[in-house]
Amino acid sequence: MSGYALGFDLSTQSLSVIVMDSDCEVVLEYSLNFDRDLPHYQTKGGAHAGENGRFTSPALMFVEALEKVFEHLKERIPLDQVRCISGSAQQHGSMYWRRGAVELLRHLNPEVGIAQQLQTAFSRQECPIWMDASTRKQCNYLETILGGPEIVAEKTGSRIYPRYTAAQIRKIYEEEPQIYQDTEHISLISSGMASLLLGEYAAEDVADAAGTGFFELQSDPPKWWDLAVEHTAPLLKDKLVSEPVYSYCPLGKIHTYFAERFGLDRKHCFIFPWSGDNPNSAAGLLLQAERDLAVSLGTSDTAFAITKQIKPRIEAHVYRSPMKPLEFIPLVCYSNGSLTREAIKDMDSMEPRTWESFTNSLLQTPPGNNGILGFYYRVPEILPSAKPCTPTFFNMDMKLVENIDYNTKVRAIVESRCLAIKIHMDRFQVKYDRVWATGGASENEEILQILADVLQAPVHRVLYYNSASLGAAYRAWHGKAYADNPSNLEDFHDFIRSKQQLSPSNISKNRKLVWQPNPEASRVYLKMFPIYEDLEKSFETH
Ligand code: ADP
Ligand code: XUL
Repeated sequence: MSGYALGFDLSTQSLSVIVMDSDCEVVLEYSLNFDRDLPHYQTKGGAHAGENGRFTSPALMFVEALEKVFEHLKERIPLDQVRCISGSAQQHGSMYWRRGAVELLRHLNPEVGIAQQLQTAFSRQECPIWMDASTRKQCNYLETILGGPEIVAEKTGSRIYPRYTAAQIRKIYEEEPQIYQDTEHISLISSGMASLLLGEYAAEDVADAAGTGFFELQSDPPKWWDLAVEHTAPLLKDKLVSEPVYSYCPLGKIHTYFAERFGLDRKHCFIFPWSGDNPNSAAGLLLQAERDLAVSLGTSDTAFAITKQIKPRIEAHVYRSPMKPLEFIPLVCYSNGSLTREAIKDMDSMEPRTWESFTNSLLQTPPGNNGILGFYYRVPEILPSAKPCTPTFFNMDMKLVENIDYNTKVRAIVESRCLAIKIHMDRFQVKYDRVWATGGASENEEILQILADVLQAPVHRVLYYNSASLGAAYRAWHGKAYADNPSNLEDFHDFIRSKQQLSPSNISKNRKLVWQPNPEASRVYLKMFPIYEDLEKSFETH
């Protein structure tokens, strides 16, 4: 094989892309930031905050971002050499296509910008996104009618959380019935982006389908859970693709719009299903079952692993792996990730502070923070399910403490998140002996040391912290090999390792540095786990 793969990542704050050659080496990276580069959508951190925990992003902003990225790439790489494209998107979010939109999509005119032509394509201009916490009522309704949270978790891998697509669709059906009626198709943000590239409504891949609340987690071949689809909203089945597909299945070739406007090769460029950012990160990090734990410190913080067998739990999530048909991803997710750390960094200051000053605070405080723990939920938190609160600090006697200094506050927020990850992941009884740190905040070495000490395992920092787009490009090449020879589905890890000519002793090309746990610090944290756990319970709202 020769040519290039494109791996996209549409995250909360940006659309990034990597260009990967046929040896699976990255040759170019580019990132477009929504707030900075598309200011006319007036987003903050890529989103619009509404009332009662509503968070949305404009569908047209995603469309325009895709076009802008192609404009950038066109000047830098021979796009006619691109052989396969896949992508990642923030999970759970949904796009609402108006009646007749598929015709608009099919007949795009390459002489005119895509966002201009799709202005009327969406029945709802704003896509509910993963940060949304406004659907508690719909979650309760769906869980009750489907037999209770345990049954829903058993069947789908998770109870229905407010950000889950099922609850979002139900809310729109209940509160905006006309919009629901005017909608001919609902995609996840991932499959919506693939649809743009394809010129047809694209199927969901198994991994992202598992974040809807109406997918049968263990189904093979993949299928929606019809009972949940029926209860989510009337006639929903007609508004979805028939069933999700495995992540390596070719969806078709690139839309003539992109071929003619940007010079892609219509005959030779395959589109593969887009997936969720966390499942794609698992692929980008080449996570191995019962061996690796990934910690992604992006807009959301997540921790996840790969397992062959799984027992879902009601306080966390299980998705499907996009790498191997019947492997699973147990995952915990925190909505107060990087933007909350940023707010702590800039606290009580007229000007934003640098990350160096944040890091200095970590350096000037000891492991264990002299017994001070911190909780700060700037936006509604997922785990624990908690309402927003101002920064709140406690000592080891579980007493509220006030008037503590800036450095102590910084360490308290970082340590508390690391403690949470350890406690919550241990509940899954997932085995791991190494940790992979990824996402924007993995730039911060002091955070990685704390993570190593709390998790009591070496933490590896990766070369490309955008592992979601890396995983999308790996998946595109893996899918392309399958499309070329459908009688032979190669093992995902073996395929990438052979492309990169990795020797058995080299665990990854994408490893930069390792932080080893310090046993003395780990001992300090052991004492803090039960206290953190009890304090966390006091923030839980249901
Ligand atoms: P997304 O989840 O939207 O893809 P990224 O993984 O790109 O987000 O992470 C972006 C975030 O990384 C920024 O919002 C910023 O808060 C955080 N970040 C960047 N550098 C540092 C640093 N040195 N220390 C801590 N956080 C950082
Ligand atoms: C995972 C989740 C978030 C988003 C962020 O369940 O909601 O990590 O995928 O992009």
